[in-house]
Amino acid sequence: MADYFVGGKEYFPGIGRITYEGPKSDNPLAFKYYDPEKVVGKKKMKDHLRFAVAYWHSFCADGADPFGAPTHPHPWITDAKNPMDAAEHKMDAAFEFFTKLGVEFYAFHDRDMAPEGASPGESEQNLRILAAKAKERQQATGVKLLWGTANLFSHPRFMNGAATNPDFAVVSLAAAQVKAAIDATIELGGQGYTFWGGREGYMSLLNTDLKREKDHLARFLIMARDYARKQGFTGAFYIEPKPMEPTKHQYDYDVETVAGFLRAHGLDKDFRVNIEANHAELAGHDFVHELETAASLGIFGSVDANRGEPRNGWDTDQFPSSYYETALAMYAILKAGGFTSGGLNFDAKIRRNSVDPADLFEAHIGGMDSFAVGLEVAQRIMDDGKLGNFVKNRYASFDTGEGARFAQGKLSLEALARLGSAYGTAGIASGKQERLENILNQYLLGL
Ligand code: XLS
Ligand code: CA
Ligand code: CA
Repeated sequence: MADYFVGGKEYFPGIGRITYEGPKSDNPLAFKYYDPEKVVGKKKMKDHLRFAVAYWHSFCADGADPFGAPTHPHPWITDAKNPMDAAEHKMDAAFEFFTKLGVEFYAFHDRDMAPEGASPGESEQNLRILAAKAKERQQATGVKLLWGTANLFSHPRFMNGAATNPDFAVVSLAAAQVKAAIDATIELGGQGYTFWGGREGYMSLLNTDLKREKDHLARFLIMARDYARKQGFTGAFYIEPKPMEPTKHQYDYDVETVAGFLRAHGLDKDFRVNIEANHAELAGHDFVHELETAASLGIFGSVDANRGEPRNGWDTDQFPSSYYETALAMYAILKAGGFTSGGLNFDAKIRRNSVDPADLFEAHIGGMDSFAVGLEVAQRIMDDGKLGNFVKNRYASFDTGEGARFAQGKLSLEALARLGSAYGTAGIASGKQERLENILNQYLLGL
C-alpha cells in the first residue's frame, strides 16, 4: 500500500506507518498481535479480517454529545474555505489515516464524503465530484471501498422516516439520495451497499400504519436493488439490524426479523446482513448469537465491529477489546466460511475525552489486535476439532436410521410417536457446557 500525503499537508504529524512489533512491544503505536502477512489456516490475517475504517466516526464525529459541545478539533475542517474544500481536506486526512494504519478498506455515507447541496441535484453533483476524488485516492493507495450507504436519518426531513415516511414526497427525496449513493458506490468499486434503517420504525403506534410502512420499505428496497443491478452492481446488499435508537422500534430489529422480512418480499437472494456487535446487544442478544443466526439462515454478510457497554442501554459504539468476544465471533465467522464481500468495519468512535490525535490510531490498533487474537483462537478451535466434534456427535442420532429418516421428512407423526413408545426412556445426557467453557479458556491462552 502506497503512502499518501497531498501537497505536503500531513494531518497526523509525528505518526508514521503502524507496524507489527509483537506481544512484547510497549510501543502504543504498534500492533502486538495483528501481523497482516501471517498465514492463519489457509489465508493471511489481513485477508481473513478485511478491516475497514468508518468515515463517519473517524473523520466526521467531533466528540459532541447531547450534553456538550465538540471536543475533537478537526484541522481538515478549520483550515477550509468552504464545505466542498473541507470535504476534500477531510478525504486527505482519511486516506492518510487508512494508509498509515495499513487498513485496506473503508465505508462511508454519502453525507460523510460530500456536503448536502441546496437541491437534490446539487447534492448529487457534490457527491459525484468528491467520489471522483476518492477514486483517484483509491487508485493511488490501493485502498478499497467495503461498502457505501446513504444517510437517511440526519436531515430534519427524515424525522418521520425515509422509505417508511408517511409523506410520499420524502420517500422520493430518499430515493434521490439512494440512487446517487449507489452510483457513487459503483464508481468506487464498492463490494457492498448497506441499508441501515435508522428512522425506519416508529415512535408511537398511535400515529403509525405498520403494514403500509413495512410494505413501502420492501418496495423501496426492491427498487434500489433493481436499479443497482441494472447499473451493473454485482456486490452484496446489506441490511443492518438494530432494534431501536433513534426510533422506539426499528423494523430491522434483529437478524431473525430481517430474515423473515427478506423472505416475505423475495429479497433474500440479493440481501445479506451487516451485523453490528452493539446492535446485537441492544436487541438482547450476544454478538455471536446474531452471527450464528445469520449463518444458519444463509444471510451472513459483513460485520460492524464494535462493542457496547452492557450496563448502558444505548449505542456506545466503543472499539472492540474483549478477546472472549472476538474469539467467539471469529469462530462463528470461520465456521460460516469467512468473509466474501464483507469485512470487519470499525463502526466505533473514540470517547469524547480522547482528545489526542494518536487516540484514533490507538483505538483502531486495539480493535485490530483484538480481532487478530480472536482469529488465532478461532483457528485453533477449528484445527483441533474438539468443540466441533462434540457438537456433531451430539446430533449423531439424526445421521443414520430412523433419525435420518425423520430429518429427511420421511416420518409421519404417528410413526414418530410409535418409535417414542418403543424407546421408552431417553434424553439424560450431559450438555457438558462447563467442560466446553473450560476448553475455550484453554484455547484463549493458547494451550
Ligand atoms: C447506527 C448505525 C450506522 C450504520 C450505517 O447505529 O450503526 O452507523 O452502520 O448507517
Ligand atoms: Ca453500524
Ligand atoms: Ca452503532
